[in-house]
Parts: sequence; C-alpha cells; structure tokens
Amino acid sequence: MKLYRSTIGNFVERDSLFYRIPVDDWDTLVCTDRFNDNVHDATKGMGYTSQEIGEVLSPVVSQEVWAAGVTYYRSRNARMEESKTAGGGDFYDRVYAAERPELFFKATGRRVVGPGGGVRIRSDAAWSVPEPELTLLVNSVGQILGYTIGNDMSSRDIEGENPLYLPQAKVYDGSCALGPCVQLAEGPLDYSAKINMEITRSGKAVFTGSTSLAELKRKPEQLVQYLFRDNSFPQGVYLMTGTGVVPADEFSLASGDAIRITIDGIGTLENVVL
Ligand code: DO4
Ligand code: MG
Repeated sequence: MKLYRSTIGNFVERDSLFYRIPVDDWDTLVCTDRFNDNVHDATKGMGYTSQEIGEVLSPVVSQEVWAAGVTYYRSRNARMEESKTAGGGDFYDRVYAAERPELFFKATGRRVVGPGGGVRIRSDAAWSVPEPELTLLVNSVGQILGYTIGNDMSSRDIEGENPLYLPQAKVYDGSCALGPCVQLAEGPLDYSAKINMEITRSGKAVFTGSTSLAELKRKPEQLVQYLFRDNSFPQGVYLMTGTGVVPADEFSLASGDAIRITIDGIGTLENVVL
C-alpha cells in the first residue's frame, strides 16, 4: 500500500483505489502510535480514483530530512575524483569502509519540492547534479514506516573544493525533492529493486543511469540506528540512503532540464530544474 499527501487530505492507495485517512494533519498521522490502525481502517471506507484526490504534495511537513553519503562504491569514486585537488584522495575511501556512516542534515520541509515541482541549482555553483536515492520515512521511535523517492540535489564543485563546504553544497532552497508517495514497509525491503534516473534537455535524453539496492553498502536499519544516536525526531524524520548513480564528470544540470527518478515498487518522481 502507498501513502499520499494531497491538497485535500491524506490517502492510502490499494489496488489503484485511494482511501481517505480520517487524520488530516500529516504530522499527526505520521507520529501517532495508531498509524497502522488508521491506515488499515481507512481501506474499509469509500475508494476514490486518482483524479479525485486533488494535487499530490511532497509527503513532508515538519519532518527533518537527513541523508547518508558514500554508501555506494560509485559515490565513493565520484567523491574521490571531485576532491582530489583538495586532498580528498582518502577520506571518502575511509568513510566508505568505516563502521560509522556519513550522515548529514539535508533539508527542512520548507526546502523540499514535491512531484512536478521545480528543484534548484545554486547560483554560485558551476557543477550540479541530481542524486536519486531510496529515502526512508522513520517514525519518532525509529521504526521505518515506509519508503519514498528522494533527489539529493548537489553542487559537486563546492563539495569538491573543500569537504567543510558540504552543507553549502547540499542545503539550500529547492535542494531536495521527495515523493510522489510513501510505499508502506509491509515486508522485507526488496534488494533487487532498481533505481533509474533519466535527465532530458529540450526533449532529448542527456543522461540515463541506474543502480540496484543490492549495491547499497549499508542496511537501512543500521543507518537509522546511527541517526537516532543522541538525536530525537518527535515528528518523525526522512533519511536519504545515498546515491549509486552519478553522471559522468562532464555533465552538469541546466535550467529547464527534466529529471525522472523511478524506484521499482514505489513509482516515479519527476521534477524540472528552475
Ligand atoms: O559526501 C558527500 C555526499 C555524498 C552523497 O550525498 C551521496 O553519496 O549520496
Ligand atoms: Mg546524496
């Protein structure tokens, strides 16, 4: 089942029908210990079609968004390459192999763009890319409620110049997209699921790439466990699990580009670059 936040309320989708959850406030829905009951009870009500549920919004209100980095071999290599003149030759290698993961703050709900919305590249960046990432919705007691699609927009020149610039490379208005829905964690995660990304410019594909969750080096539960060490999230939290898809070094996003990220079992998140 999939959870949607829309302009007219919160819905759960089952077998292509959408059921209204009688808890209109997203934060309350995510935080209550009646989450599962509320979702399952909703499916006993009337089913609506996708045209009847209003405009789908990003599934975030007060949740912070955090991210893990260098969780795929491809990301380790890309980071080492972009930071080689800054002496980055070995700290990305070390974090890839270390027990403690790289975790960083990514966005507040206000900075998150929903499906169909415009993501941004920084005005002072010259080398920008989207990062397609499986993203976990975690409740206040550290349970993974479900999975969504995330785009961790990143300025590679800024993070490559100096690792201490990471927050500037990662956190700015329109730097994150989430959606279109949350696939509820009803069973074990399917590690064979593929993550695909396509970028089109003036209607032509300028990048296509993919990875699989089998390439993710760390278990989502382990990332959550580290995130919750000495940190509390009363409204729940999103955790992006890192990218395994990085365009070739010559590629940089441009205004007008369309980004399509698909994760098997969840759906497709589409955004344009403003
Ligand atoms: O260490 C820099 C960030 C890496 C990242 O965002 C990723 O691997 O997805
Ligand atoms: Mg990332």
